[in-house]
Amino acid sequence: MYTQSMSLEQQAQVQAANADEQGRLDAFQARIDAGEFIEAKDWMPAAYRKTLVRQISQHAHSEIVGMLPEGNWISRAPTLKRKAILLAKVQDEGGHGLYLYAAAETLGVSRDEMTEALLTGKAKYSSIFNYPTLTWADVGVIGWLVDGAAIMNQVPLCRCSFGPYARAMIRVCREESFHQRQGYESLLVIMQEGTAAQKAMVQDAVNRWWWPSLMMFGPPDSESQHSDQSMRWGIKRNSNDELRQKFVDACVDQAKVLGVSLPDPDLVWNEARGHWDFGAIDWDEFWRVVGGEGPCNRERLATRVRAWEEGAWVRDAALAFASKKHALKDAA
Ligand code: FAQ
Repeated sequence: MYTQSMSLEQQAQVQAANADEQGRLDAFQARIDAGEFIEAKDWMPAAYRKTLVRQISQHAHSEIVGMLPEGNWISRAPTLKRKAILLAKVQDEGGHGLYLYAAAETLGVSRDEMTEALLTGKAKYSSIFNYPTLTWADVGVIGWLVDGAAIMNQVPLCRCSFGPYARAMIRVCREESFHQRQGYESLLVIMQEGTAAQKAMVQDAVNRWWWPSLMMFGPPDSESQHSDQSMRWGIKRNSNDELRQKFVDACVDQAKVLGVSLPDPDLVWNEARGHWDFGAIDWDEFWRVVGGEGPCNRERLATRVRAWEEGAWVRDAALAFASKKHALKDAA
């Protein structure tokens, strides 16, 4: 054995180092259990850092790619008011991506590394943004269901143990809440004042977005590889299935008020559980979309790559301006 070739003194040093490491891990976990925030400069286990970089960068990419499905409708919004609201919403999503990239950068990963991971297809982003927006009603339904699911998942992240992520999420959630309401309100107007064809357009959009929205919460708890450790570290506060159930419970009444049906024949109130039971989710479809084979994966990635390439002159100009400013300052 390796230790047999060590001197007694060396063995004692290894044991002391292991005890030291265990002490640090215990102290770290004790801080989390006491509800303290971990800040960027604090000591943290490498695996905690890695998990956060993974989750926060995926979240940032989702916000950036998430601008595309609705961005598709900015030039075709039915009124000036709806166009102004949609422009502001899509811009907000871009802003969320930027806060989140900044939060991930505090963990030592660079913005360039994260961008490269997205553009080369190495990084994940939310499955939901790989579905097409076929009609104007899709914009309202994204606000209602997709932003609604995002809020359900993200409000607990305001209490995430990593301070920079938790603080970014407070602002993100306030804005997502406005997004959800504007979507719901736009659907209400169509359902109360629209023609039969317009109402049918809303129902069709609900039928297409319902199941993908439930998939946003991630795989079932039994298959979620990161949930247990992330919950021990206070990164996630609720499991994927818990949040999915809360979302279904909230949507049933909202759908009734809107006058739409949810496309699930197995949706029934379960008195014993105090929750709505719902039908089986098509997890094969979920994994196909996550694996790059959804209806719009290639188009979304190609659009981001094109935007990056076409934006090269802006980055070059900004860098040239910054170096000119530094040179002038140095010369003064
Ligand atoms: N899509 O072990 P778990 C928004 C992956 S923002 C794609 O359960 P975890 C705003 C997961 O990464 C929406 N991949 O993972 C908006 C992992 O793979 P990995 C995004 C998914 O991290 C609205 C593997 O499966 N929100 O909507 C998905 O504990 C409207 C195993 O899964 C966030 O990112 C999925 N749906 O839990 C913008 C919130 N689900 O990394 C525009 C923060 C799972 O090992 C318009 N993130 N995977 O390769 C989270 O809360 C968590 O990361 C979960 C997944 C809950 C998404």
